[in-house]
Amino acid sequence: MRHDTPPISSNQENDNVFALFEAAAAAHPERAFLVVEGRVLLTYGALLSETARAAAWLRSVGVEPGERALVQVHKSPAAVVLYLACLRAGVVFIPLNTAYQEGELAYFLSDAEPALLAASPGLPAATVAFGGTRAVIAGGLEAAPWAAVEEQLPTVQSASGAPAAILYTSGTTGRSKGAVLTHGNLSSNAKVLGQAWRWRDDDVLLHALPIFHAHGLFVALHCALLHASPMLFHERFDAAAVLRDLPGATVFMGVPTFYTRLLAEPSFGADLCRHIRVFISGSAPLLDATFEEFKGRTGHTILERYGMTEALMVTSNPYDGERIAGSVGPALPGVSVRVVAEGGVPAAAGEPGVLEIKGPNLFAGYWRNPEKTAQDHTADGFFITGDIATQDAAGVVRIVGRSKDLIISGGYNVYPKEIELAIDALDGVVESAVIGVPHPDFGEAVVAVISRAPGAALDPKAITEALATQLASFKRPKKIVIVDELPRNAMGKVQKAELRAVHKDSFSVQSA
Ligand code: MCA
Ligand code: AMP
Repeated sequence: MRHDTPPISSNQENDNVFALFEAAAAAHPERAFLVVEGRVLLTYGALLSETARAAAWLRSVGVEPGERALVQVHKSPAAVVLYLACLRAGVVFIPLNTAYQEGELAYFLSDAEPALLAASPGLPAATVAFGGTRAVIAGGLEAAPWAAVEEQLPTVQSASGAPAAILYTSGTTGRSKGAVLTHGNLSSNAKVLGQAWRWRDDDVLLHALPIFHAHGLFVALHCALLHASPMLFHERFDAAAVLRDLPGATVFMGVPTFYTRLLAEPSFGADLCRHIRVFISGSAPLLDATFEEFKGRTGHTILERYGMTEALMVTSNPYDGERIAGSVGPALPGVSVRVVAEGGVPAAAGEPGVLEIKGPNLFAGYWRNPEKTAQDHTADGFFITGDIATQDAAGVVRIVGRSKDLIISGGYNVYPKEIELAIDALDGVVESAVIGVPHPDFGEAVVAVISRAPGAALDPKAITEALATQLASFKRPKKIVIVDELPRNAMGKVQKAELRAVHKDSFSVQSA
């Protein structure tokens, strides 16, 4: 028989981030947690018992605290439960983008050395070679591997500095590295955001973000869990479905592409947003034009914030004060930010420089990579973000560029070097330069400029096909240009700025 009363961790001092969620859920067991198309799939009470049983299952298949679970699963109620069960069991959760191909996965497997690989049927993780325990997460809770488990595992005791999750990101350069986020990082950021965004007891979150990145997994999910708020749960962003659920929500979070896609819907307007308290945007720059058009159509001023995988949320426009288009607001309480100009000196107000950050939100380092961890921190413990910013006298930050070679497309990061290496390995290619150019839907789109070997006949379509088996779809170039030679400066360095200028109109609104 199943125990309906879940075991609550007895120690109030537990720094496991789940202990915070557990306290909120235990205070409101009758409240809806996951709501799909008007149906309550889990209450907060059921969430406690479901995650306790899933945690017991993790232990029963031999996954011990501190070991890692590598997870490539579609967004579903079972995926959310699996994440929370890992927290409860002290297992380090490592989510992967569902778009990753087998070759990309092989690297994560060897680097993370997981004890468990969780996969949705049909995704590369379901078939990639793996010697450990593999679990199939089909989506519905009835089919979850813990569906028949009766034992419930109480939340394990975790120190604030214990790893809770590892999120792969290419950081400022190069190959993907695992950013190790601790229970303390997750707790402090969730609490700060709840206060900064004035989370209310009657809030309802519309959740349409993927849950393999910090935005959907931590920022959105944790705000709801910390306050035992219902979540209108969408398995992916679909503008029509969002419009249907919007009148029942009070908070919406998205990347800028979500907002431009909502604005493209003729029926989207103030009436559908009548109960919304706040729209929050992040992960990529929100264009002033989107900010203004949104205000005109809905009467709502989008609240833009800034963050990154390694530091969770760093700055936020104010909930009560003026939200300024093109700015990401001042540092969140407890977080320090500074702008450093060339030569390592503090930038004057309004002067651009590299943004550096420090605080309880800052990750513990890159997984098994102390050299890169040291390289990306200053001697006094600030993390060097690779974002170029200005800060005014009032502390308001604007992100004005990037010193890292990074493209952000629809909120997903694409590292040009990774794409260039894949292209350069193809027959007939001398070298390639991958750049980001403006795109009306994705904000930036990936363009590859490729120089061919003398006499080689390169076909963009064949190149796209060759890349399809190696790279996730969002990383593949949306346009390929074949040239005889790439532009270089006197030092022989490829001039990406020149290429960006030449190709900046590749995706005008008309041609998109
Ligand atoms: C899908 N495609 C993309 C993208 N998404 N191409 C470029 N960039 C993308 N972001 C590809 C598809 O594979 C497909 O390719 C084609 O574009 C059309 O797909 P479509 O159906 O339009 O895409 P979709 O399924 O609607 O997805 C678009 C999306 C999605 C809803 C904007 O990308 C998304 O949910 N983005 C959110 C990302 C996010 O959560 N980032 C947070 C990172 P083909 O036709 O070739 O198959 S966390 C972070 O950045 C920090 C911490 C922070 O500050 O938040
Ligand atoms: P990720 O590595 O996926 O966590 O992406 C983090 C990067 O996204 C940051 O370093 C910024 O370059 C970018 N980013 C996040 N939020 C914003 C924002 N509001 N405005 C501009 N860039 C942003």
